[in-house]
Amino acid sequence: MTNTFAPRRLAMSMGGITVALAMLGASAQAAQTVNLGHTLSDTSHYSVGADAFKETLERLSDGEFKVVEHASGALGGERAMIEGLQIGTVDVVITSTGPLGNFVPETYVLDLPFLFKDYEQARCVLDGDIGQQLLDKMGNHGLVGLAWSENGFRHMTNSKQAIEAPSDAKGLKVRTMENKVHMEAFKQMGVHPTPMAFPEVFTALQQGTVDGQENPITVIVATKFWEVQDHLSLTGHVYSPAAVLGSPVLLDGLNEEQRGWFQEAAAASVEATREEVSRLETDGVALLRENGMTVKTDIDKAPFQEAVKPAYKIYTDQYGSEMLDLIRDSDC
Ligand code: EAX
Repeated sequence: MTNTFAPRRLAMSMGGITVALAMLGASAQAAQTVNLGHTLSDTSHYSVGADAFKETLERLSDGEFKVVEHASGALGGERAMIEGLQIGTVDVVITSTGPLGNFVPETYVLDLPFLFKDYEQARCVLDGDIGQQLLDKMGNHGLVGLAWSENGFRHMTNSKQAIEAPSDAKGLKVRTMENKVHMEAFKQMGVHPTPMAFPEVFTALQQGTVDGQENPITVIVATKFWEVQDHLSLTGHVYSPAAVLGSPVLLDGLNEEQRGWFQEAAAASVEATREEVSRLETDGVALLRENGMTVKTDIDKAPFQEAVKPAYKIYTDQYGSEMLDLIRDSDC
């Protein structure tokens, strides 16, 4: 009896295995890998945002998309990653606007120093019509603008001396982003701007190739810049947005529902990132002091604002004042 039934049981269980394998094969084929890159460490506000993106996209798509996060510039600096989006070697990037104006000149307006007075105003402008217009422009330059996220207000650090007025910064060699609006503003301040991709900055500071750099508290914390910089001045000279960008090579091939999942994932990423930026605005300075940085918090911004003023004229001479006026006249 046993012998009679054994082959049948074996056949049945093998059938089950075949079905299971076939299902596994189908879902393995359907799961599409989404490579997401950014330049900051895996403890940074960008990683908090990347985690939220991954969790949301994988949940909404029920596993149809699988997000692989590449932090710490593993896929290159921000300029290289944006180029990667255009040709489809990277799928999603969280980037500052540092090199973005080289691709989408309309975004340069956001890089003007002292444009936004606080987080509330910046977030309001970027979440409204103006922000959407700028995201839409990315479509003309081989990119998909998914959402405006956040890096934070930028402050100056250096290894030479405490900066309280623009005259203290005069003659310093400061790494800037590869952004001509930022570079012009620093030139006006008497600083020698040295543009450089972010993954090279820590070593450049360590080796003394440059004296200083400027970044939000978020980035200074995530990169442990206290190891190579003694002085921080809360100059807040420019708000630094981040953009969540997608590759048209991937996104143009998706249906409306799938595209919607990417939008929702980007929105979740922004929310999580902004929360982390706000948290570090409150807790970050104490942490930097604990790690040995001297922090000047009570900076009079007026002389800095005055020093960088000519950068506005240089900008409007080249790009007009339409976007700038829109931002200035907005209800935010
Ligand atoms: O986007 O290059 C920079 O200084 C940026 O703030 C950094 O890569 C995060």
